[in-house]
Amino acid sequence: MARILITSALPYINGVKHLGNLVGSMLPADVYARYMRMRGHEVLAICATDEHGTPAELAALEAGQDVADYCAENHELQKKFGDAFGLEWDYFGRSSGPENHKLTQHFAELLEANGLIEERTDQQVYSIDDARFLPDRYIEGTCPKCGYEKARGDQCDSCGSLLDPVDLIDAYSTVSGSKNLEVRDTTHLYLLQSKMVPEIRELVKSRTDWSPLVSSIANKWLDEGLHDRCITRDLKWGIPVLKDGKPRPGFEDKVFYVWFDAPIAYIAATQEWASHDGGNRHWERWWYGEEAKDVSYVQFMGKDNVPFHTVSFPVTLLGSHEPWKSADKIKGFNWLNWYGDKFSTSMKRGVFMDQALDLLPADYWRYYLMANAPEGSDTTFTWEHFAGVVNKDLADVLGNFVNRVLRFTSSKFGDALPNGGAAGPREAALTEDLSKSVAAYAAQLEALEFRKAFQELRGIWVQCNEYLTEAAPWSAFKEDPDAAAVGVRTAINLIRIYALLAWPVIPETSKRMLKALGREGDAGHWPETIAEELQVLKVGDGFEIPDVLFQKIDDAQIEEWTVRFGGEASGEE
Ligand code: B3M
Ligand code: ZN
Repeated sequence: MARILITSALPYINGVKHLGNLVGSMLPADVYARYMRMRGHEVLAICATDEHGTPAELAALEAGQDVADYCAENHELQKKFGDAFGLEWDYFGRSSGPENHKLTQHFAELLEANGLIEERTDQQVYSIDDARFLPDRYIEGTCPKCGYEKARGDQCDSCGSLLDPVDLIDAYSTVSGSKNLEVRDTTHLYLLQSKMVPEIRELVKSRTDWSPLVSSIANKWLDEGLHDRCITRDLKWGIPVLKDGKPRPGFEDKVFYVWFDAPIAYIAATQEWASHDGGNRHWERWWYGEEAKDVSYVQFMGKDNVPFHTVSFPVTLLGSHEPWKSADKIKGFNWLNWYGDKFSTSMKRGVFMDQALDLLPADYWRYYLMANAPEGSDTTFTWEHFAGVVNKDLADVLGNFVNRVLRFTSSKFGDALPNGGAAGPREAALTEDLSKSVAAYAAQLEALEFRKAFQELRGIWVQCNEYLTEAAPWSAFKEDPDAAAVGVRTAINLIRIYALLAWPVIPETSKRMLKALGREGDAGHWPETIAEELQVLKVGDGFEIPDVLFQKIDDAQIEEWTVRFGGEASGEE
């Protein structure tokens, strides 16, 4: 039994997340956590809302709320939708909590003591019309590297380059649109990442389990040369900057940069978790020193978050000279696009978690998103594609099998597994094939290859449909009721195995299937030995016929949703 620490990139606080956010971090983390728990490992799955920074301040302003209230409310909302999507976190914390304040200040103090932080007076863009310094994200302009016209001050979404706002050509304030900007002096803390290049290179080289996308982004970043990074901002909302435990002179109106404190919140959220059970939980076991050495730490995130996790956060951890755990595996995702364009929170383009659940239960989305996860490249959501996958994989291949088998058994034999006959060569062949495919499915989940994993799962459903077609209990029933009895007993046991295998991805459906078989208690159990698992339900064991597991999506719905959600690229950002 291993100990596995799982974190997913922290959803930003400014409103409900879209399906692209979900598939790029929280959902695969949940699937992996469920799978690893099934295999008997000790899992700790941690997430939190990422609550600092200008977008939070501005979202609160727009909502007419105090920023602390806004964050508290939106944290609860995100927790609620996460729960509704079946995200089984051990803890869903907050980056604005007292633990993160303390820990962030602790890291800053150590980094400064170790010569990795210094004050620099620098020039920053000040918006005269907005009467404020503009944080990176609130300046846009043309990317000096690729010419993309809507590059943000910190990063170009088109070519991925990390930028400094002053590099942008034709910059404007996204607060007001004003180009009336000037550069003013301001003093900030800088994290001297350039001093840590050898350590970070060594780390990247040693981490053979980071996915190829992740390692290539990390190397690209290192090859371009690591720049020192400004880790404070001219803002009120955030973690105060201290010196010797008191407000740092000259930094009274500044706080730490959100990307400095957000990854630290993985640890702080674990501390929050630990504080909740009367001292029986120990966060150090997961994060710190000797006792955390054998933990396998796995991170999930979209590709835009990769540089911060492969370089910046490791600089914080290693630069502290304290024995903190850094990620053993990092799974990065490409984009899920909306009709070839980006999902966009600010443009409200795409489907958001709350809306998705208004349309259909979570499992429809969970399966679709994971089976089509943007792993090798960006992928595109369309209603037609979504409906095609749901109708075929979930309704036809899975759902139909379950209902057909149980209905037929009920009509011919009654609502229990029938007596008669004995398993023969066909069942032996099925056992052998299924054992192999289950092992392949497990191996892909283990390897964090989700598309391949769910192709395997679907392959298993197809395989068992084929078994049923060959066994054909409906035609065998008249001449050879014993053969038909063997066929349906096997098929009903297959339903149970389906349910078990599907638990990581469609847990609600898995439970419904098990409930129909009177085996709810088996949820989360892994079918280790298929020969045995095919014998668990025995002659005389009862069942119920569940309601249709998955409703097909029809053309009228596709049309309605296309109109409602504007299922076409708008061409704007
Ligand atoms: N909040 C994701 C984003 O908003 C960011 C992740 C932080 S992980 C420490 O792009
Ligand atoms: Zn660019």
